[in-house]
Formats: sequence, C-alpha cells, structure tokens
Amino acid sequence: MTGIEKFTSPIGVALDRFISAKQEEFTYATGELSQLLRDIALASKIINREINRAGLSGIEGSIGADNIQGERQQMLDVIADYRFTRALVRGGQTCGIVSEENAEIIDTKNHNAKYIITIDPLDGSSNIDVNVSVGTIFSIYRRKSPIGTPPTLEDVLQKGTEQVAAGYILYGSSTMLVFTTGFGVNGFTYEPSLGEYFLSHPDMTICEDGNIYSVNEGGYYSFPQGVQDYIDECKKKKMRARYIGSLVADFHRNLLKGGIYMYPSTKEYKNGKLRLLYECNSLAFIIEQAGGYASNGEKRILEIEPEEKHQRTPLYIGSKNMVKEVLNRVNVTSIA
Ligand code: AHM
Ligand code: MG
Repeated sequence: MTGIEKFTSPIGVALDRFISAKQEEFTYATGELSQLLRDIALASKIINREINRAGLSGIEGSIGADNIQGERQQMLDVIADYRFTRALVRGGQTCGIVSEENAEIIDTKNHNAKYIITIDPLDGSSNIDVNVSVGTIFSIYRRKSPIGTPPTLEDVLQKGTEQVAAGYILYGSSTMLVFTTGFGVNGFTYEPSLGEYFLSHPDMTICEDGNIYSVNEGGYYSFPQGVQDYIDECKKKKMRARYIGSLVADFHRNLLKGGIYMYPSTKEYKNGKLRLLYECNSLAFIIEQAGGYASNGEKRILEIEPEEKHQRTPLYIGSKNMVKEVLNRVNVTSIA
C-alpha cells in the first residue's frame, strides 16, 4: 500500500459497532450484556492510562499490605479494582462483583440487574515495576437469585459452562481486549489517539499442536511426576520455553502462536496458584471457543463445581494436543 491509500484505507470495525451488530445474534438480547461489555472497555481505557504513566506518577510498587489471598497488594491493584468496581456499579448491569481484591461479594445495589461478574482487575501486577505486560481477566454469568434481590453466593458459585461471556485485557506493547460470548473469540486493539478499540483479530483460533511450553520451571522439583516427565519431553523435542510470569501475556502469546501454559499443584500451592472463578474459568471459556482445551489435570476446567469464591485450581491450558499429552502423563481422564 502506498501514498494516499495508506491514509484512506479502513481502520477496522470499532468495538462499539461490533457489539451492537452482534447483539442481534442473541434472540433474547436486550442490550444489557452489550452495555456491560462497553462498561468494561471504558474502565480498561482508564487503567491503560494509569499503567502507561505508572513510572512517572509514582503509583508503581506495593501499598505495603496484603490482599485477602495473602499476597502483596500493588497500588495499581487497588486503583484497577476501584476503577472497574465504579464502572460496573455506575453502569447498572451487574448485581454483584467478585474481585480478587475483595473477600466478599460486592453488592452493586443494582438489584434489578441480571448479570454477575467475576474479575481479576489487574493480574500479574507485581510485574509493573519492571514494565512487563499485565492484564485484566473477567467472566460474566446470569444470576440465579430472583431479580430485585441482593446477589447471593449461589449466583457466584456457578460452573464455567454457565458463563455468558468472558474476556481479558492485555496491557502490553499495545493494549488489547479479547472476548467471547460463546460465538468464537475476537480480539480488539486499542487506538489511544482515537480512544477506541478496533477489531484487529477476528475469529481467533489456536492450533492443535503448538511448540511453546510455559511454566515456572523454578518449581520443577515440586511438580507432580507426570508434569516433570512432560517438561523433560518438551526439552527433548527442543520446544520453546517461554514464561513471562504474567498469565494474560503468557496465555495471549500461546493463543496466537500455539502452546501450553501450566500451573500445576506444587508443594507450596497444593491446589495450584491460580483462581478458578476469575482466572481459569474465563481463560478456559476463551480457549475452548478458540479450539483449545483447559483442564485441572483431572477434569475439564469448565466443569469444576465451585465451592468457594476464591478457590484455586491447577491449570493446564492451550493447544489441544499438548494438553492431551500432559494429561496422559498425569494419568487422568484424557480429552475425548
Ligand atoms: P496475581 O493474580 O496475584 O497477579 O498472581 C497470578 C500470577 C499470574 O499472572 C502468573 O502466571 C503467575 O501468578 C505467576 O506465578 P509464579 O511467580 O509462581 O510463576
Ligand atoms: Mg491474578
């Protein structure tokens, strides 16, 4: 493309237009889910701004206290949690929020809203000080409790198969919003000068046989034997080892290039480190929609019956045949 063509070619479909067009695909659509996705996108733009100038505005680093998971809370964790909560409360489409940063369900007081959301407002935030990509991960469910009442635990403890939508925002070298409503996966790139997301990755799929394995190998000797064996096999096959230590960034790369991400149970984290409701289920819904697979080593992530809001689970996620291979080695139910 040369000369004037470069400046007159279409930029792409804007997120807003995409959402409105897709809304017609839902027979019972009333626009509430569309509005909810817009609220998330809006909050993400504010977070994106804060992250981009974190080094200048002095908001990198820890607040000097732990969150309810017993993990050091970063200033940007608190800011991201505040921004998303505010956008969702004001947006009016969710009756409740489960956030990594809050022990209890947040009652938005929008008791007439039919959706509930689970969210990790800023995943991988310990990477901010060193300018590495971080992300937001979310899932949306239809509430179980009657409209007009406060949100309940029953609304939150739903299996991943019940998700209406799930997505993530990757604050990376460019910022992207990737989501599914159960009709494939689409990725949007943020254009900061226009303040809008544009469709850049339509119908995303992951190849069945990838060549990247992502795992914190520092924990090798505390992994189950089958996982150690699988890692050894990856090395023998000279696969590429890639681990950023920022789940959304590792997941996104593997989605685009083909690979597996693993966070097994370890001696320190008996049930793995990652959270089922706002990390694993969301990404599992996306990966399955993209043609991949996600398991906890024993069963499909999406079929785990949650027992607790902040429960953890081991995670094996990515290219179908790679996940299959590791499951064969951990000696449990394989993929059909
Ligand atoms: P966080 O939710 O407290 O940020 O922790 C989750 C992060 C993931 O982004 C990342 O994949 C993982 O923890 C890294 O853990 P480790 O340092 O044990 O490899
Ligand atoms: Mg997290």
